[in-house]
Amino acid sequence: MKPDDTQNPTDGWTRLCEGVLRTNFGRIESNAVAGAMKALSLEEARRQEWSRRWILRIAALLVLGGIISWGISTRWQNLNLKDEPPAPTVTSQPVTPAPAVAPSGSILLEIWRDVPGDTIASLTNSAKFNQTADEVRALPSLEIRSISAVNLGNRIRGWLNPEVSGAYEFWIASDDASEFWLSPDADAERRQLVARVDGWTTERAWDFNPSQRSNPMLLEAGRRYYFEALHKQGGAAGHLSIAWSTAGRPREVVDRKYVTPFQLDSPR
Ligand SMILES: [Ca+2]
Repeated sequence: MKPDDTQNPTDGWTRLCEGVLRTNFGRIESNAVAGAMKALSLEEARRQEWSRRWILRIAALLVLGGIISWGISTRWQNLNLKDEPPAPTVTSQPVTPAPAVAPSGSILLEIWRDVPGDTIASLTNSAKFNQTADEVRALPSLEIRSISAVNLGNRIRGWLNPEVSGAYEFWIASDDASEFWLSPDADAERRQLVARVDGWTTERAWDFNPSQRSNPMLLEAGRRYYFEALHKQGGAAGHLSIAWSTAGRPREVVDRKYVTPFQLDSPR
């Protein structure tokens, strides 16, 4: 049962004191609560700061790990690229198919000097003939005109490219001796002696001796035929000419436009 304040005057003082005390206690309690709240807030702030720092550290580690991984990957790719052959260069130029027959050009003349004699045998039996020629020249046709030097041996090699198909005849004229060899195809090993000069002739004197004229030989346009001319100049005047003709075409010295020139590194 609650005491009645009006019945006991001391009870008011007591209640006042109790109120003050209660109030102080309330303040004290309030301050304690506030302190506790403040402590809790600091603790929470510390926890949040701690969390924030760790999040930043983890994020930094992830970024660093990504950078390192990217660097290693790039380095590996570069190492692999170094081992690979370079990429082919792509151009926009049109592709031209390789010609079936090499283009005609200057005719190769090989010259051996200081080889005495005026017969072909004096050249082919010479030790020098198995060696590299002393000199090479380019001819515009199968012809050497007005040689003033002495003791020379000459050889002309190449492939004939007939413009039209038909039976061809060949003539040879020279001072001194000469031989003209022709293959039924591009193989040098199948060449045959088809015309020759045993002594000498004047320039382009085609009909001085029957041996200067070949039998008719069937040649096809678009095919190549190996030929070889040998010539020996002893003394005095010197020259060499080789002509051909086919049906409907006059006899003429063979022009370089019908010749695929022999290259010194070509297979025989
Ligand atoms: Ca001569």
